[in-house]
Amino acid sequence: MFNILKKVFTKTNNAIKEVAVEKKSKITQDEFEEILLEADVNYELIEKLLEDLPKTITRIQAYNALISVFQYKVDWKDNLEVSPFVEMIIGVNGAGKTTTIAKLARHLKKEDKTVLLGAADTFRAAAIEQLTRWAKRLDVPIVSTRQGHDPSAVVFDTIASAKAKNIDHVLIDTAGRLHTQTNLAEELKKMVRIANKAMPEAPHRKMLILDGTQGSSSINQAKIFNEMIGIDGIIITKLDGTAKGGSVLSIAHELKMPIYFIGTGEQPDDLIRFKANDYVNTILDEIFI
Ligand SMILES: Nc1nc2c(ncn2[C@@H]2O[C@H](COP(=O)(O)OP(=O)(O)O)[C@@H](O)[C@H]2O)c(=O)[nH]1
Ligand SMILES: [Mg+2]
Repeated sequence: MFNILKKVFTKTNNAIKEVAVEKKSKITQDEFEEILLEADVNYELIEKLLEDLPKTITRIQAYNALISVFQYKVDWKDNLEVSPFVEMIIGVNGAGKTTTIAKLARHLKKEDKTVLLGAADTFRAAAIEQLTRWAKRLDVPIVSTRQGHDPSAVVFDTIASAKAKNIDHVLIDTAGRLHTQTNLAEELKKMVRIANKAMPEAPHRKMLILDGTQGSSSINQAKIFNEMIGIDGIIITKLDGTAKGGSVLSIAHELKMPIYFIGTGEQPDDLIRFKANDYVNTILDEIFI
């Protein structure tokens, strides 16, 4: 993961390099602040980190500060013993839900799991078509309906079909039009309720997809979705090609939720498991000798 991360964060690292012109063994508080700002870490978090650091900072001290942002108690809901494991994919339009479903399907197939997709973003015909194309391309089955139909019916049918066919993992696409928030909240709540009718304890995980290029607005969205239906984990997309790689720190700090994967491109293989240790080290490698 480490080398891929370095490539993914090229732009963030270049931004850091503009400030940290040459690598050193110690840096000042001002330098550290400037570097973190350049990587788009949120200011309040930077201030908080600096409070506990000495005037000149070594790599170990910087490491301990940054890694502490990820050290919160979390409930990793990835108990895959249940079958089917029902996962709902949630987030605003354009965050990368449908693409991430394709990536997760590929990932699960590689682990020899059987997957069934549920096209429950029935609001736009294009959304159903997009997921259907991925299903064909990845050779995974899909349950879908026509545009405008009740998304909860798709949820029910997908889970029922997965049970009948002994499928390991269900991935349910959802709509994300946040501007009609009340409707969306009702719709998502109903989907959760119906999933639970189709299978007790389902959905087993509600995964929020956040656009890594959006900074603090994605954090506000996350809070809204969490209030609506409760979120169990996060995938941050579009970390390729952005200089805002530091947003991962802000997201972890503000939301204190498990970050499962990061999206690193538009293709099904462009998904990597998030490891805080590797992430922090890619940043520090640009600063310290
Ligand atoms: N570069 C990049 N593009 C992504 C990534 N994830 C999604 N996208 C693109 O973002 C756009 C919106 O994605 P989509 O899956 O349709 O979002 P949805 O509306 O949430 O379902 C598409 O053009 C995707 O190819 C990523 O990790 N990196
Ligand atoms: Mg979509």
